[in-house]
Amino acid sequence: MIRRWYILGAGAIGRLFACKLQRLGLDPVMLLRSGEHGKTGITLRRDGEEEKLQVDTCGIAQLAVGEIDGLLVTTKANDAAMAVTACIPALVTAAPVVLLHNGMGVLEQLQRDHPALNLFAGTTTEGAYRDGEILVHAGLGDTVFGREQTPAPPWFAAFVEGNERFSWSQDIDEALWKKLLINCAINPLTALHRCRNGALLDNPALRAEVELLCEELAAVSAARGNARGAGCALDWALGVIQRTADNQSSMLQDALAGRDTEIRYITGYLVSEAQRLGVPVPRNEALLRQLDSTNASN
Ligand code: KPL
Repeated sequence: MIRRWYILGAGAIGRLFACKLQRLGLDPVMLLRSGEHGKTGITLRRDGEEEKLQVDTCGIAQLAVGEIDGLLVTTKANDAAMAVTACIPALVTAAPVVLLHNGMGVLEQLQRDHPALNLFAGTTTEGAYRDGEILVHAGLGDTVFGREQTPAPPWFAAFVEGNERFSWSQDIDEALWKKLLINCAINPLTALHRCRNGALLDNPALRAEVELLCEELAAVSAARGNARGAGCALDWALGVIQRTADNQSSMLQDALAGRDTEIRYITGYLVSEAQRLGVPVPRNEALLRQLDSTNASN
């Protein structure tokens, strides 16, 4: 049994999960870059209805040794490894650390650098954004948590009790890979062309780009032994573009705000897998070069 879940990453998804865990009675604490123990009010808007919640907060530097026995990480992929590392002194031995971000590669990095961490991964299709002080829950989605070949641990039971659309997967890599392919097909093009997701269907030149990218994504999936990705990459991408036509992708939002994008953990991960498996992916490589060159951390 986890006493309290600590949430690392106070963006829209972090706040949304704080609300979900609060509703489940799991008494979450949102970790902030600085500050003392306190509370923050979250106004959650869904379908025109507003709900106000109070969630406990704590600055990372204020954490006591052994204070955290469950950590949910909702930062951007770029920040996740450093943010988790800063929390390590506060983690009890074997505390679950659950990574919930776009892209792949952070879990491997943390596993390599801190083999004692009890890491899990997750992926969500929830849609949320902040409109001033209001957290807008724009699209109801599903969230899958898991670890390869591992049945759901006891702490997960508390997540599924409240019908919050959580499920467990013993093949989480399959779910993460599927989301990665979708993000590879949509995010870089929308960031580069400064367009909403729907333009990738409406504009014939962009749609042709999506198709070419998906051919490469399918080839890497096949070489990786992922038959579903090999057969469905294009269908998955087109389906998500259609359902999220009015969305600005997360990468477009980052690019417009002048923030580093997650390109290294999305297309960058795909390209490194392609290189490992000897599959040529020139279109994805070109997008990686173009978008990575605008990241400030270069
Ligand atoms: O996950 C997304 C993102 O923007 O990062 C998609 C599914 C592409 C929706 O915009």
